[in-house]
Amino acid sequence: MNEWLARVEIVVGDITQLDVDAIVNAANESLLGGGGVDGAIHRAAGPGLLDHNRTLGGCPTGQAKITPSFDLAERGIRYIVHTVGPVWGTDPRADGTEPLGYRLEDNQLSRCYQGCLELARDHGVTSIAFPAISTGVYGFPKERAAQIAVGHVRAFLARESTPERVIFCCFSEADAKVYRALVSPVDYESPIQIGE
Ligand code: AR6
Repeated sequence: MNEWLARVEIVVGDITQLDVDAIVNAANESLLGGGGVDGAIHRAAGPGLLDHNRTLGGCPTGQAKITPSFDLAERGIRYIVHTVGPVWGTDPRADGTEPLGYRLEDNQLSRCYQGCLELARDHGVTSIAFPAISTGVYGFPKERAAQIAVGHVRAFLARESTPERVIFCCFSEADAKVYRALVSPVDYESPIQIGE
């Protein structure tokens, strides 16, 4: 019942330093670099990544594109999966009371995780590390984003054997704590309380 837990890991650190097959980049629609994790990945991958991405024609919010890892190949990383998370606050109909899953941004963030996992599966990626997409400059509430991230990864791993391993790469211990609360056997082994 909790087999997925054995395939998930939470780490604190710089995503470009991890020993994984693929890393996910929280990019913008241009795919031409920026700050945050995007800046760190472009610096580590070198100018070949920017040259390559100029040929891609950008990427719409909620979608993902896979590229080689350029200089990161020396560290054993084979692919970079670029995805464009939503900017929190762009749903024109939202008033702030929407439960999880009912905002445009929830849907777009879900599609980011789904798209990255599908690309990873289709390229035979064995292990993939995700940053906390949209929770920096793009302002998505951290806990809500983590619920979407963990929920999607869990559902995907339940039906797919590739990737074998998914790493949530947090940039601070505080962020990791949010993920740990969700990636816990206790949470999912508790009986569901109906009527509360
Ligand atoms: N390794 C892992 N996580 C990191 C790293 C790193 N090296 N650096 C930052 N984070 P953000 P967004 C965390 O702002 O909100 C860029 O300019 C960070 O603490 O990088 O999706 C793009 O070009 C946070 O938890 O991405 C876009 O314009 C998470 O990564 C825009 O920012 C995401 O923060 C995208 O904004």
